[in-house]
Amino acid sequence: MSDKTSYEVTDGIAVITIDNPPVNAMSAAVRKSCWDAIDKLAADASAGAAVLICAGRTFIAGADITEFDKPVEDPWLPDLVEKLEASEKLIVAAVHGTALGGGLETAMGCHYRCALPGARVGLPEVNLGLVPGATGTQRLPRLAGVRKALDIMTSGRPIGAEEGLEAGIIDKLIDGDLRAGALAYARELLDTHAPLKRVSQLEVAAGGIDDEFFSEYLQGLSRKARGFFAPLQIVKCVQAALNESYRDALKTERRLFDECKASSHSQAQRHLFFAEREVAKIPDVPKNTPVREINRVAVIGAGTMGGGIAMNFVNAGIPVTVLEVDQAGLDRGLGVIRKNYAVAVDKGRMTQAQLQQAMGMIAPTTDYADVASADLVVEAVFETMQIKKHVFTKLDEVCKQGAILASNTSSLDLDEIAAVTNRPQDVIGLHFFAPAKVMKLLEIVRGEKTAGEVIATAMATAKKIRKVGVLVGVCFGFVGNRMFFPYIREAQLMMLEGIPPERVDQVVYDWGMAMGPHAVMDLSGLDVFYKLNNEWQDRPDDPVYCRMINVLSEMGRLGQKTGAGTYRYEGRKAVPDAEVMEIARREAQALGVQQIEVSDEGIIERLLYSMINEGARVLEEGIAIRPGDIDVIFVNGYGMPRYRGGPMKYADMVGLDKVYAAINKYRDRYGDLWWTPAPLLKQLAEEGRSFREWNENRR
Ligand code: 3H9
Repeated sequence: MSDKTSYEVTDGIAVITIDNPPVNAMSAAVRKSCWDAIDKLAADASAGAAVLICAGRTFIAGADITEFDKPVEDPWLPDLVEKLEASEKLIVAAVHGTALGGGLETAMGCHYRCALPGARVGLPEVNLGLVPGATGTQRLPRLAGVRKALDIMTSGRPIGAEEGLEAGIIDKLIDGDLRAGALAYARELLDTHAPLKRVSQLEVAAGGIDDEFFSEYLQGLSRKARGFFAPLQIVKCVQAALNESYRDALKTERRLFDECKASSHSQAQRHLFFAEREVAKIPDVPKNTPVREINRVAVIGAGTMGGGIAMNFVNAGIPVTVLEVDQAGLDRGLGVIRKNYAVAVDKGRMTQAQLQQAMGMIAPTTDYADVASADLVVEAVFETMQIKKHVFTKLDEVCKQGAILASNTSSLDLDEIAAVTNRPQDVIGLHFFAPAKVMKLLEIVRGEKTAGEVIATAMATAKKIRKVGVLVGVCFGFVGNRMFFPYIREAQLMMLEGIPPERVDQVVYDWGMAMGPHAVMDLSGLDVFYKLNNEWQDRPDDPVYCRMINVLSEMGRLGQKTGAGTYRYEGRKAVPDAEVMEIARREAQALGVQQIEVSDEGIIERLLYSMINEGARVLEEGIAIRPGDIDVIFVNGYGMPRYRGGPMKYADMVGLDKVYAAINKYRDRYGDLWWTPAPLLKQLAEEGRSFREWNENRR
């Protein structure tokens, strides 16, 4: 045994304790030491049974994900689970914290499972693009039934111990001290000669489960998990549990696990698992940086964005003062917030009393003096520099010392905004994404003078309001929008080239994006893009650039909100509009844009590679800290599917040499203006390296 697992005997019962901080992941060293402990138990005449328990904050949180790219070291987790089950001495798993993935599989290898009431259990492998691969797909249906097992495995969502007890996954809840309770439980099982319950020997209850059930289940998944590979493989494993012997079904599980592990989906999703954790690490803002307390927030502007932002804080239990220039605007804004909460009540997600409580936490005002005591002020007014400067001048006058002054600008120069105050160190960008109450992303914009303490507080606040905070630097559009503009630009040019928007949107949707670029523009409002383009001061002079946005906006076709934009709307249904393509044809003629044929692959290349090229510049300039940060931005704020891993991971998986070659091809066709390869991309492609390798080697 090693220091990863300890073994001691108390009153005839062995306590096997796994201790592998922070989350007791089942690394090779843990597996080996656990294996030895089981051997020791078998040979130990002083122990008649064992409790398997973990030190630290949680039971085993799964296999060690960092080992998945390396060759497997013996003993393999499935073999360890089988060894636990085969023990002739009774073994009880004692669960606290979370028993996830390989952790729950280990627990299901034990003969009985007890847990603290606050514990959670689950098989979240699907979130890593995997099927559970250590006998979990065969054990869970035997304990919890087919339907429940499928729901747990395809959603990846852990369930509470009480629900686990009801489902038959947990045998007993322990109040108080887990170790003492588990020892008493093991003693009771021994004394009552309880049988060694070997889960693999249980029957899978097949009542009510037939082919029709599975085809309906798959249909449901095709909506809920569109495009994902692993959920479908999980269903196959469960079908094997019903139709094959346990041994044969294990072979199926192993084959599908290996297939999933090697897939691009799993590579992408595992990358995101670590990227989403790494994003919180800011090299020059150490973990112990003090954070300021945020007990009261003020939001300036009660428009759609301001209202959504206010709701985020209220939902996290932080009272908010909402300021508007006039009473009418304030009433309108609060009316929208109330309506949003009312929808939640209608859907049964909150009670009427909770609605009242939430509204009670919002203090409306038209007087700047009322925001003086706020710890954090978020400005969410029009995206115009002049107005922003006016607001920040006012805030600088009234806000208390130490208050954080944040702008929700999506593109403007934060340093220019901060410069109108006498406290640029307290100014930061908090760029929420629409709809602010739904989208997980929060771009946190660091100005030239923003203090480390203010950054640390913003990161902590993002977590508190359940957003994924990503720190970015100042440039036009920051990371997300700056990289999204080339994508929009290419979609716009394709219209002039005679490629119908509905085709582009369909190809992009099939690639996995939540919506195509044209549908996104119509939803946000073409006027939003029109204004943004005009705010972009050093935009290269190109009459073709986003031409259709300008033409349609000037015609009053602003998108869904005016019933017509790039599409025509029948209710909320987008209908292709021949008139728009006619306008595009005329514009193309006037501008000398050639009509072209393009493959689906060509559409994806132009949209994605233009974005990736900009991403390489963003990295070179240090606007994003790591390639993974960019990926986190795109999957949490722009509807990019997790199984693509984000633009930079996608580029790595395609191969930077291929991306670079394609960019050169488009440069030859369209010229230097937009398609000059970023120097970093060129360098990495020529060296045969990836963004990931570049990131790792500069540490
Ligand atoms: C599996 O089990 C496959 C098997 O079916 C078959 C095998 C053959 N491995 O999230 P946190 C790190 S697949 C390695 O910030 P929290 C994490 O990166 C696995 N490392 O804490 C972080 O590192 P750092 C199925 C892991 O309290 C640190 O631990 N299991 C693993 O917010 C703290 O993590 C899962 O998918 C791991 N398995 O949340 C569960 N897990 O400090 C994955 C965590 O350097 N884990 N780390 O940034 C979780 O969901 C959360 O970590 C958990 C704790 C809820 C446990």
